[in-house]
Amino acid sequence: MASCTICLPALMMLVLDLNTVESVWPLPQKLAISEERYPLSPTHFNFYYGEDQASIMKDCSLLDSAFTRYFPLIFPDLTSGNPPTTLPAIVFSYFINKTEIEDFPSFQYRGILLDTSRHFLPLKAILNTLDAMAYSKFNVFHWHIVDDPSFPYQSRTFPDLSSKGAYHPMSHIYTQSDVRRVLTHARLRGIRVIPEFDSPGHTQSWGKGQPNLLTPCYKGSSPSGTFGPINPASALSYIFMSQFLKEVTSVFPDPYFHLGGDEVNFSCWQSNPDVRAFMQKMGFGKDYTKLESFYMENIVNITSNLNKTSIVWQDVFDYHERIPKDTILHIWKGLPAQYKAETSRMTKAGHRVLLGAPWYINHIAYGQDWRISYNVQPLNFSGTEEQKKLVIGGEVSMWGEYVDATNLSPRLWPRACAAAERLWSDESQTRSAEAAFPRLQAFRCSLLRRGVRAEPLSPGHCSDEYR
Ligand code: CP6
Repeated sequence: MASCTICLPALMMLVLDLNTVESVWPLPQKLAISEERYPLSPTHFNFYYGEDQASIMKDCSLLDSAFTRYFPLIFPDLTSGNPPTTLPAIVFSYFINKTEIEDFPSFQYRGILLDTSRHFLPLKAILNTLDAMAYSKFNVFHWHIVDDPSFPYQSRTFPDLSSKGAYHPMSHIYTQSDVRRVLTHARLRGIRVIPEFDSPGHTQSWGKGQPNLLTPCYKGSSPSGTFGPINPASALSYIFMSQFLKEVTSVFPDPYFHLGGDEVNFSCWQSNPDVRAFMQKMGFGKDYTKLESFYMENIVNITSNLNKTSIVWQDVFDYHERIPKDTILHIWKGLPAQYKAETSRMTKAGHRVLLGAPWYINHIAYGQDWRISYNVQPLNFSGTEEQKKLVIGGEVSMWGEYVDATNLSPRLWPRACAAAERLWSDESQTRSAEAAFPRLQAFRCSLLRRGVRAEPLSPGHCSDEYR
């Protein structure tokens, strides 16, 4: 081998392809790579079901399709269709070190949020993101599908929501068949899809196709022509939400459903005489957080009657500590000191918590900002062991104000990988970003080879980028 690597640098590079110690990411819980090195013949290579996995795992179509996908990833040059013609046939000699891996995730929820309202993301961009997610073991796609600017979800029950509320009624929508493609693509990669239909705020686009849903804002004694959050004082709102949630909870099969509930602006509610009268009738005084709680409580109940467990943004807990105990709270606000205190309070109240605040990676900083994400310690808050068990994981958010299909991939990758390792790997083995750096660089090169447009981490090059 040694003489070959000297005369044929490209050959060495192929050997390195399988020298996975360099690029394995996230770090497995137990990884033992021996010095023993063996040639690996693609024609004799096979995946096998483990002996101990019993009969339920045999003929699992999900694993079988994964085996088919992974073969060309393991032997890229064999299957790319254009082997390097200047090299002798020996380039197909792959080598692998004898390696033992035992693995499992530290946190069960490892999510990525994509926002398809601020900018429409073509189906292809979503499917490519799911591919890349699987490579670093993310297992939840949080689909923030609609918001103020546009409503791209094509509803069966309320088609006007997208025909009037999407950026374009035909090209910038997700049809039922698009949604099914996302669900299938995700399922085959071990990824759950949790949709978010955020309300009562962030719903401007809903108003275009659903009259009498949003609160008419008033200027003095007459309507100003603008609209606020969903009208919590009108029975029609709850009738609509029941019908709409009935549809979407059946379209998305995951048992969890994200209801939003963040950033509700009270000024429009305050201006509206009907809302003020309702406040009076309900005995809420001037406290609009009570009105917001009333709305969310109804929506959470509707959702639980549809046999789904709700996830809500932290605002709902901040205003209303009595929400059902099985509701998962999603922390998005604040500096470390604040989100740690919040995690303590929420888990003390018995809620499961999802950590989003430290991983807003749509925010970019000059330099290696992945290190900030890497150094997060999800369990470093004051609380009992029982409380710590309630932190189910975390989520990387890619809000879409400044992101569309042109920059989604390089902004996500490899930066999101830092959170992937934090959520998967054993904390005591992955404390040092410095130690992780060369491995992440190598993993980024693997992502490039697999067709993910991942941005560079520092000056340098991938060993195979000139081919
Ligand atoms: N959109 C929605 C957003 C945000 C939230 N909800 C958001 C606000 C501030 C920051 C990041 C995201 N763009 N619907 C809050 C969860 Cl810093």
